[in-house]
Amino acid sequence: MNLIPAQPYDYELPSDLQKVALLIIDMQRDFLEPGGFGEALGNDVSYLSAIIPTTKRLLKIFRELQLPIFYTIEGHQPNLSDCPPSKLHRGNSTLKIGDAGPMGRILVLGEPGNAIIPELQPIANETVISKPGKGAFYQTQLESHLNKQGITHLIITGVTTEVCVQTTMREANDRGFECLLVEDATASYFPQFRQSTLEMIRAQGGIVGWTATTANVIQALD
Ligand code: C5J
Repeated sequence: MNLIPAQPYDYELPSDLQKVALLIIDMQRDFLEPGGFGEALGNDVSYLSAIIPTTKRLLKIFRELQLPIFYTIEGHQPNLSDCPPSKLHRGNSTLKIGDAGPMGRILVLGEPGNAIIPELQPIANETVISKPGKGAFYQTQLESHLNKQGITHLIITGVTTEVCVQTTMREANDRGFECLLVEDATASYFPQFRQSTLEMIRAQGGIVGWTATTANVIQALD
């Protein structure tokens, strides 16, 4: 039995590792790069870029073992037809979804800022899911991809911990996936929100799932 030392207790990997997928959430230039939308809103993007090395290490081992890898991008069609008015108008920022930002139109698919950062560029046979919401299961093909490939276990990384990552993990948990969030491969502009999310996920015997470090995940897979 292959176990990842985790909280609140060890996470059991299936004997067939092809059932385990790496899910990298919203590592987009506009959220992570200096000069992007996230920084334009006054956020310190270094909190987010700090997880690039750990995410790269996880990507490397999943690629070496030829295990399934999925990425998500939060973005909308250029005509914003998939963006509900509530999302479009929320907030008091001068820059809204669809407006021209420092790296193209904000949260619009295909714009430079909407791309995954160069350090984590997907390669052949890796699946990129674009999503209009915070959760990766809402109005996407993610669930059918996972089911078709027989995936039962998700190793989850990305940004931001308390928004798209947590929403996705809760959606996945409700659908029966065994989810582990990698503690040092997820980040928020608000470090205290990241910490609270980790704690609430693994509370009550792992009510949403497990958390573990990158090193422990890699050691168990190696
Ligand atoms: C993500 C957001 N990816 N915070 N989006 O968390 O709007």
